[in-house]
Amino acid sequence: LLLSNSIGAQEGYKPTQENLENRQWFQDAKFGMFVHWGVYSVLGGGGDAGIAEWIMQNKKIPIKQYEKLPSFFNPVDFDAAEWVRMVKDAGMKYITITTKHHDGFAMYDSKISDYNIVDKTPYGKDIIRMLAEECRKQDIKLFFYYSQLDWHHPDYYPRGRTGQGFTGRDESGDWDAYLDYMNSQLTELLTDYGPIGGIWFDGMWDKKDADWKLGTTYQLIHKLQPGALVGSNHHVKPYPGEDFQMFEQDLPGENTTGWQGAHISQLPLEMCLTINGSWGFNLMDQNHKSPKELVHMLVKSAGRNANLLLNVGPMPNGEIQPEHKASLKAMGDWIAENGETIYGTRGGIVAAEDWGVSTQKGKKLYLHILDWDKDVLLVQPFKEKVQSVVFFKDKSKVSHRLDKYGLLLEIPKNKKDGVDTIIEITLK
Ligand code: FHN
Repeated sequence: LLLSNSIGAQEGYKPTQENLENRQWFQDAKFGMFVHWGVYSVLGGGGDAGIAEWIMQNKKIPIKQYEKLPSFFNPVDFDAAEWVRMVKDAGMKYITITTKHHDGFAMYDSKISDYNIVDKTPYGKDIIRMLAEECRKQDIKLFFYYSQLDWHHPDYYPRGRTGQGFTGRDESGDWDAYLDYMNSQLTELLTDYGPIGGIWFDGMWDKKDADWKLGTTYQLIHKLQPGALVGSNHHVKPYPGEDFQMFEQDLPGENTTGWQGAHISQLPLEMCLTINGSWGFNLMDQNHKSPKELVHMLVKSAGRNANLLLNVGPMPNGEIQPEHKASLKAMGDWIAENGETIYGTRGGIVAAEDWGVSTQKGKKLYLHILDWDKDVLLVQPFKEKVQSVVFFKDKSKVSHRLDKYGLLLEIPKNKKDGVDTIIEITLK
């Protein structure tokens, strides 16, 4: 309650035409790559499969010690062109990258703080700029993740739920000065890197009772780049001024993590997901989801009207770990064949069930049968009339019957696909 009272957000916000068009683009795009990259990657989780970008907090590393990390960060093998090519080959349409995570370290050439990649690392180059340029060349949109929570800045005070006791900071600070700092960094990001897809906020949940003056920040962003989409991973219902809603490690409405209510807004939706269990690079975490599981998450997201933002945590040398490259390649292979049933679609008229989901584009309705081993499937009734029912893969006819009990489909064994049996229905 406190959160919504003190925030205000951007009351009366009216998105521009450009913003609305970008929302459409976003919903059509369906698939993006999330990148969690920072100096913490050097530690690779410190031998603990459950730790990555949170290592400063979880291992209680004081600021003075953590500040030594950037001098070990030298990603000489970073190749923006290769990253973007990999993204395209995976069938992804955009990238969302951490410009500053909770550790407060800027991965771009910030002028208002020298705690950044150019001033503090031997690498000395602005990876965000290189990526932005490459994305523009290869027609991929770039979004900036920005952590509002900051374990490093002295004015991030009073401390939130995290960052207490170990950082070595003075127990004082000027909250408004912190907000100014944050808005200045956002201004840099929104003026020095060309048109960007949007800002992906995270970390407000750390201080639920603070006055974040969101209205000021959102207004600033919408003024600098009216087309840029604003979203915030605050795990509650969107505030005025936000252009999309995200769900972390969770399909919209499922709330399996208990972090977010089941509330689903009318805004474009996005679900973010790790390939293993870690956002940042972790040496020990071998718990990689299989390509089939990943494809299922993409399809299930699409069926629930949401994008999938699939995460990689690049290694300290600048490369994406081989297991994750392989996963992206496998997704790309699948989407090359089946992308028509995903891109540009919205959740279909048949609601998600245990067997799978539906996606739809105009008169084309696609049933994605993900988990069903019987030879007949009864799909819940819908009122639209059906013109034809075929297997998407080879366009052969599907024996079916449509009556008041629903649409009964025959799916012979030899037509089953081990990943996703797609039925293409043309509606009248
Ligand atoms: O604490 C972060 C975490 O490190 C990561 O960035 C994820 C991505 O959605 N969000 C936060 C937790 O909600």
